[in-house]
Amino acid sequence: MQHVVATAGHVDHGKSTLIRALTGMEPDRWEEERRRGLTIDLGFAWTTLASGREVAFVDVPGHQRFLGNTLAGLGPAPVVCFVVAADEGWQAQSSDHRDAIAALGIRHGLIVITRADRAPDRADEVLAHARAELSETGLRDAPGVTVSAVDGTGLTELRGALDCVLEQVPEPETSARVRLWVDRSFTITGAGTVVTGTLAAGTLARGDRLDLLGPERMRSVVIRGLQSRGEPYPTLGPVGRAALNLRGVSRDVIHRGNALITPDAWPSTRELDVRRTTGSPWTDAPAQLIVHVGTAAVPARLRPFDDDHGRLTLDWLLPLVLGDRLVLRYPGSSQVLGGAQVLDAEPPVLRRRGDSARRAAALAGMDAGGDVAAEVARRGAVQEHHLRRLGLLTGREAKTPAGVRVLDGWWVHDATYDAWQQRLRSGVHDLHTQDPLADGLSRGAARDLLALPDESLLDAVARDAGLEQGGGHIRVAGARDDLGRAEAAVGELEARLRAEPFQAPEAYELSALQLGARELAAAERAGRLLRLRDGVVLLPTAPALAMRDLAQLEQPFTTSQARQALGTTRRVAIPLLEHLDARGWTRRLDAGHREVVR
Ligand SMILES: Nc1nc2c(ncn2[C@@H]2O[C@H](COP(=O)(O)OP(=O)(O)OP(=O)(O)O)[C@@H](O)[C@H]2O)c(=O)[nH]1
Ligand SMILES: [Mg+2]
Repeated sequence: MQHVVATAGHVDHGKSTLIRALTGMEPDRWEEERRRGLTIDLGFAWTTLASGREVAFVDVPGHQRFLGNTLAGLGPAPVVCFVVAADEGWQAQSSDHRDAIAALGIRHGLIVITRADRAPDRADEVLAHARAELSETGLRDAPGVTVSAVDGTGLTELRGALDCVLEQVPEPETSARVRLWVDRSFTITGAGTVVTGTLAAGTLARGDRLDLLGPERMRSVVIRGLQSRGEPYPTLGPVGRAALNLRGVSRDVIHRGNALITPDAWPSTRELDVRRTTGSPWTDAPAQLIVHVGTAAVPARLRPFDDDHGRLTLDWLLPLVLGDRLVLRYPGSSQVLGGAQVLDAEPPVLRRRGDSARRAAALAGMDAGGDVAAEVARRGAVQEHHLRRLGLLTGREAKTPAGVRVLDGWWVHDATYDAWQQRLRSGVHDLHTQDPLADGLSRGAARDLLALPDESLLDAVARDAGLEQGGGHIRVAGARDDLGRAEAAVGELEARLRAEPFQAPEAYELSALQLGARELAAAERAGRLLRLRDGVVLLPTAPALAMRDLAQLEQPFTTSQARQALGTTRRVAIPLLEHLDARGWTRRLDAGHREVVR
């Protein structure tokens, strides 16, 4: 595991000089930056601490014009080195960066008072001031160190303090889904497209396929090669800086703010319900703002529901989940408006009057960790996989919450399940009352009736509703045995056929008995009659009886011999023999001969 530490602090306060002193590397990559003595874009450098801990730095610009770049550096960083110059003290961008850190919920870091050689007497006072300013952020208890990069004072203490801070950082999850926010993309001759980013969780391996999500459509890419700190690796675990050589994407379509994500493991969302975490109440918030998350900066519309809750509509899709921290910024300004946390990455559509007030109340009652039972209740049924994607399930839950049942990968709320059962029961019963001879409700019709999200749920619902299933239909239990008005006629026909098993009734006889196709089909389903080709109706026992007689014949036998043995006509004998062939009980040898299969 490496550590990744971002710098923060007002322009010219000595961030890059400090990184240079700590690593011996040049964080200002551009000639223009070095000429102007000003960081414009993110810089990268690394070192190994006395403990052996490896630490990579992301050096951010302090100038307010480059706040977007600063936020891209701070966004994915788990740890911050907050710099204030002893001779200048706390300044405007110190406040902006403080607000960004508060919004991002960064909890690990240290405060470094730089340029101490220029104002040795002021260092303590500036540190105390910085502490007070940071008291509402996650850096409230961060250790403070005073240094001078020019004469080297305090640098050993700083390395020691950094080691202590990094020791406290929780272990990242190596098996988590990957979401790597791209902070740089470039081409290397011979290698092609390379992107870099901070791997916060999960593991990358050569050959892995990832989805690239940006303002344009999602595309699939493959990791051709991996590097960290300039060295190649077959796999890279978190936390660490990672450079990925990608196949399947040209440099022009991949930019800072894009995300490389584990396929199918993240939702991509444009609408988010969020809670204000820092900054002023949202009553006067601008409708248009910029949302910063990871390395992305996306224009968005904010629709406040109340002072603390609202809906963000992003200009393009981002892979965001419950609990993600966002920095909100006024467009065209270098000011941070405040922070927000995602409460729902797939919020419900609001249509009716009063919906937004109801939504505000629901959001106010929500936990930032999410309430999976409430989500299942709201949706009725949702796939477990999707709950995991949204961040509502971590996979470490001990059991499913009360009021939720798990069916075939679906989480279904009890109320929804009860409603499905009732609706199915009454649908099937209504149909049976209208038409007792019908074979019940088809599965497709049942799925539509219940608006079931997946037909696989139907079996359980039908069973629990006390209904019977078979042949693609759901019916009232025992309905197949109930022939209703046709019962008497079928009984009469059965009696006749028991006496003369191969004397199939003629069409006029069936119509005299009022046994039409529907009645006969129902009797067949009930196992009372057997229908053969050309309107031949026999008892289901007829084939077995026929076999007894046919087995007595000299083999092979002709159709005519069979007809005589059974004492019937060609009208009955031919469909019956074909039925026996189909069952594999007899075999047809040629146009005129068959034999019994033994
Ligand atoms: N005397 C003295 N000067 C320093 C020290 N650290 C930085 N400086 C000077 O302060 C100026 C700004 O330093 P940088 O390291 O570029 O400051 P920065 O915070 O990276 O500035 P931006 O990236 O533009 O925000 C340079 O002229 C440095 O030489 C220090 O410890 N002592
Ligand atoms: Mg700099």
